[in-house]
Amino acid sequence: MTAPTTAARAAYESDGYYISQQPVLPVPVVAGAKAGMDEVRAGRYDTGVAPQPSVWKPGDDEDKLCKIEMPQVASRPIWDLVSHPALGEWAAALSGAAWVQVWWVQLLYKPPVRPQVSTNVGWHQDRHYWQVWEAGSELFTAWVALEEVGADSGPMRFVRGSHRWGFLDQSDFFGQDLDGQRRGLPLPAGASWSEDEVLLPAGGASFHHCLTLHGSGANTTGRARRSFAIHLRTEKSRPVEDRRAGLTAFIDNPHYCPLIYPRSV
Ligand SMILES: O=C(O)CCC(=O)C(=O)O
Repeated sequence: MTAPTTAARAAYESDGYYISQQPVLPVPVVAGAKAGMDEVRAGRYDTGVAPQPSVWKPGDDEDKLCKIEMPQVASRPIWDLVSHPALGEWAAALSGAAWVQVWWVQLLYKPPVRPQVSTNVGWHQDRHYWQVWEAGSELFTAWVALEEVGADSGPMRFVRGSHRWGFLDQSDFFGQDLDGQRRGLPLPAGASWSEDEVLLPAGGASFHHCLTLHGSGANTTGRARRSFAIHLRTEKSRPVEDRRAGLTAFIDNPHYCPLIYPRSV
């Protein structure tokens, strides 16, 4: 596994994302979390605790995009991945933060494309969905691949430098027509659109700023694309009016929201 470098931090700051070419997490941790994902998708929770209410529920259509909220509370091997110190090291190195906490997690399972079923993720800025945080809060995401993500897996696509375009107030995670959506985005004058595909090895991770535009297309590989979106915050973040509700409901609970840098003991 590689260590974060100052060049990685410079790339993160200038592009609004960083894509690790090398695995960030050890093979056994990734393999455990992959099995854990399949358990949680089947509705089996080794901790006895269910995830938070989610759009996709066990028993739902296997061909649909599956997004399950807070799976780390339902599965010990998923917890081990989400709270792994290597993620904390990377997140702290890229952001320069004094501390980093996981505040929300999403299990993402993109099945192979089928006729009549589309599993694209529309262009969006995560900040659009995170109004529970004060303006200017330092929020970003580690997206961890549980298997290799190639160009035909429906990889995420980041728009380079879009974190400097401000809050666009026009996001649609479930939008399917990425080209049409893109045409309607209110980009600032002079903005130039350049996309990067997030191609990763198993155990690889990308990190993106909460204003970075991203989406993803069809998975044509014939096998599922499994990942976790691990949403992170630093000491430069605060819930609106310091409220604990909705997406901030669990931030004081270390059994839901681990501090990953420095490590809690
Ligand atoms: O998995 C995808 O294609 C999109 C994930 C995403 O939007 C995110 O991690 O913020």
